[in-house]
Amino acid sequence: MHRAAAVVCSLFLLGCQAPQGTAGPASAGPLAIATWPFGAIATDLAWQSLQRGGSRLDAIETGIREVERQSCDGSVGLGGGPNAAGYPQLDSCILDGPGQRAGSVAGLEGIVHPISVARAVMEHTRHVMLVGEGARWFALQRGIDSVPIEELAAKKQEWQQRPAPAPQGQGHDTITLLLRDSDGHLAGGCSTSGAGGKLPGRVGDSPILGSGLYVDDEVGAAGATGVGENVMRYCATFAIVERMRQGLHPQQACEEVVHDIARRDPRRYRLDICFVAVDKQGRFGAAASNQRFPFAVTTAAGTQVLHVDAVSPR
Ligand code: SD4
Repeated sequence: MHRAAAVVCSLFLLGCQAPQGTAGPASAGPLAIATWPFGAIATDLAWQSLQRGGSRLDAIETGIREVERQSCDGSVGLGGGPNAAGYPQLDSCILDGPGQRAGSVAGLEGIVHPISVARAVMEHTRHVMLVGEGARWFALQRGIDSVPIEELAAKKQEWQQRPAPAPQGQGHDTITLLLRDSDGHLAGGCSTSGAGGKLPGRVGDSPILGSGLYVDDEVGAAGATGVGENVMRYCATFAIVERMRQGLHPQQACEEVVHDIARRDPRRYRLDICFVAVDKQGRFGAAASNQRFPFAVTTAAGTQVLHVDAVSPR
């Protein structure tokens, strides 16, 4: 039996003590939290961007672009796991709390920075989501870094030479980054190549608002990683935010949603899902269904990679 998700290494370095069973004390200043150890690249850059006077969206975009550029863990961005046809199709979204502004792209091919396309959809169209060829066309119109169409065919051959993708749920395929600024406003973004070996055209949870990412500026923000099908069937990040609205600490909210999904799902806890969350007060938490889940947090005290163990099945 797994020990209850509890955490947390080095919390004292963040300036306080975590109550038993919860992560994430309140942070008065800006706080960034992201999935997986490579999330530290994004939280660090996002935090620095805010310090330089950048907007929340600048911070989110800056942090995620670097993970996309590096294709961290061979997952995010064009270096990410190819689909069953041998090439990456990318999903991304961005949300800003004030005004509930959002942009999203799915099934994007040959574009280096899906997060920038998602932001451009939000800022330069009257739409929220673009997919496939339309999303690529829009990215090219905006001049967002792309692999030229004539190189795409050659690239696809190169991608097809790569080792077979890990089975679903085994890879760390998604950067999901949440941000709380010093005024308590919230934003988030995510970017992924999705599930390794997915069918062409498959869209996961990451670009779906309320599934892979949700932000409510009155309450908090939540993000997901893992098997998207097990997240999106339950609108999991929306559910986490709603639990925070009812007064739960982000840690409890993440854990309760894992338990609730496991209670209702035939897979029980074999879900391969992980969550991070932050509330308006700057408290944060994380939970995972059936694995140790490392995540990154940056505050004024620095950047830490923390972890939670899998929740204890009920
Ligand atoms: C998806 N949730 O497309 C993403 C993949 C992921 O760690 O996060 N893997 O299903």
